[in-house]
Amino acid sequence: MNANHEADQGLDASEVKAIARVAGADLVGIANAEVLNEYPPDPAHPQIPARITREARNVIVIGKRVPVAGFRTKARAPYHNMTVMVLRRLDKIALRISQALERHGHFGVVAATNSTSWELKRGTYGHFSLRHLAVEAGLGTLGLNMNFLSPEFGPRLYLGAILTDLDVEPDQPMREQVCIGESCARCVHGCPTDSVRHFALDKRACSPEAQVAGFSGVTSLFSAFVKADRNTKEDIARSPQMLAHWQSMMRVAGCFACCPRCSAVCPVGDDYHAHLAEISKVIPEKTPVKIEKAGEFKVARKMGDSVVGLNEWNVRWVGPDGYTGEANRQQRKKHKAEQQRRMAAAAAATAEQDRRT
Ligand code: B12
Ligand code: SF4
Ligand code: SF4
Repeated sequence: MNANHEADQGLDASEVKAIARVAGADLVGIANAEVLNEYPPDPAHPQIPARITREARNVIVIGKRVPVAGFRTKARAPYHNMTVMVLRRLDKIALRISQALERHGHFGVVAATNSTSWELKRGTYGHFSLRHLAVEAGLGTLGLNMNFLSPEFGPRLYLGAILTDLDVEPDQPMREQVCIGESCARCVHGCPTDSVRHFALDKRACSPEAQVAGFSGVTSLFSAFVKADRNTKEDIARSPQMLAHWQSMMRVAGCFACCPRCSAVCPVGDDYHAHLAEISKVIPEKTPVKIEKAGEFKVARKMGDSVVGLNEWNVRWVGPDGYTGEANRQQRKKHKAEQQRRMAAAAAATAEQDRRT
């Protein structure tokens, strides 16, 4: 990098991760850029580091969880608001990591968390697929509904990434599937638009619910406007859709993260067990048709039928060894031990205070 910068002061992987955690990341992992260049999620539209810079050696992937409050209601606004705050925070964390890398003589290019690139499948893909990056960085695997699941927080987290020329030991992807899979299928049952496929997603069906004032909503509004007569133009200008568009420009309201359902009902993660299990027991959106669909997925998996989401290329990110439950069991144990340690520390602090008074 720039010769004016300090020489590399020997940052290793654990030090980079410590920087990310101090900056506020809940999860952090490192993916090797060479491997990412070799395994683009969709080879027809490669979302790879080499598109941005060939100098990148690694990608630091960070995750920030969304507070559970966002998932305790079916109203869109609370989940959306919390997500916007989390995304802003992710940007700040990524900037701090980039600045720290620079102090050590390296660059840190921060990837956009939610925008897409027109050159990549006509603006439907991001500069990177952050979910796939998170898998490559060893943080978890993709779920039945295509959400990225970590053993700690299930799908209830957002992701960011920083490309760097820092040459440190990368993490390895998990081989075990974190998602419980076809026998769970709670995301299939909870999806209001029935968009969940077999380790795939009907994006067209999901989009209007996930982003009510997204790009296609705005383009439909403006094409209707240009085709309309004078009176209809007036009506459109004062319509609820125009208000939604105005709010999306002012506060990104409705641009993304409007539907919490497939994330809220997913039983993976310590946050689910602590705060969501009770209120999510019954899924009101569950129908006999959805139950049947999930049953068909189960049979297809058992029979080894050809499933695109699980083909030789895609299974890398789902977890090639399938579901054993071990990763989730280990996480539950770790979480319980940490809770006990905290309770013991709090009890010791209270006892010490009592002794002094
Ligand atoms: C575009 C986009 C969307 C689109 C499309 C979603 C999608 N699955 O791609 C829409 C608007 C629908 C959407 C919705 C949501 N999104 Co979004 N979205 C993105 C964005 C900006 C780009 C995604 C991308 O580049 N995908 C790339 C392609 C390659 O991925 P893919 O299509 O899943 O690829 C696989 C499959 O398509 C399959 N496949 C390939 N070919 C074929 C062919 C067939 C026939 C089949 C069946 C399958 C198949 O294999 C591919 C490789 O494994 C990212 C940010 C980012 N830069 O990553 C956020 C991102 C993925 N979204 C995110 C979130 C949280 C959501 C929502 C939960 C928001 C909400 N509640 O409203 C929903 C969840 C919907 C869901 N179940 O996936 C988070 C994910 C966090 C997480 N824990 O997973 C991200 C990473 C944003 C962030 N910064 O954290 N999103
Ligand atoms: S975000 Fe909502 S509409 Fe989209 S897949 Fe998840 S539950 Fe279904
Ligand atoms: S709800 Fe169940 S099937 Fe869906 S992603 Fe979560 S663990 Fe997997």
